[in-house]
Amino acid sequence: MKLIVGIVDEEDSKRLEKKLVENNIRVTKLASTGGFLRSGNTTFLSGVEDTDVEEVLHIYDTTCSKRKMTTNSPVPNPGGRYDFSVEFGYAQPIEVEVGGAVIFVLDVDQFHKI
Ligand code: 2BA
Repeated sequence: MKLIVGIVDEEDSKRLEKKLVENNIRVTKLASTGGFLRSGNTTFLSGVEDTDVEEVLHIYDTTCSKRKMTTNSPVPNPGGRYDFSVEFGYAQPIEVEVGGAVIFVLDVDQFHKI
């Protein structure tokens, strides 16, 4: 068994949830926040048989779209890294590409439903 953890943009989350449920994939949805953009995204948890992993990845692939977003923080410093000690504010806006989806597939040691 595998645990699929998928992080998707809020705009895609309703459609993804519908598709997963339609295809008989069980899912738990968590409200989450991206550490970089500090904006809302949605984390999906699905426990599935190994044989269903490809199908689930295909559903994500056909449902979640890449999009460009602009952020003012954190601040890039001359070394090219980002200064996470600075809170909100005075950085130059930078554009990042988000998603379609960030997906982790984990082995499940045990599954209990009690
Ligand atoms: P955020 O952390 O808000 O990141 C949003 C987007 O900003 C990322 O899109 C990426 O394009 C960019 N980004 C993030 N950190 C960056 C950095 N240090 N320097 C430059 N650009 C950076 P995605 O990669 O598609 O990630 C979308 C969301 O998925 C993330 O939102 C975060 O919530 C989650 N995520 C991505 N990779 C992760 C990981 N390795 N572990 C846990 N969560 C992850």
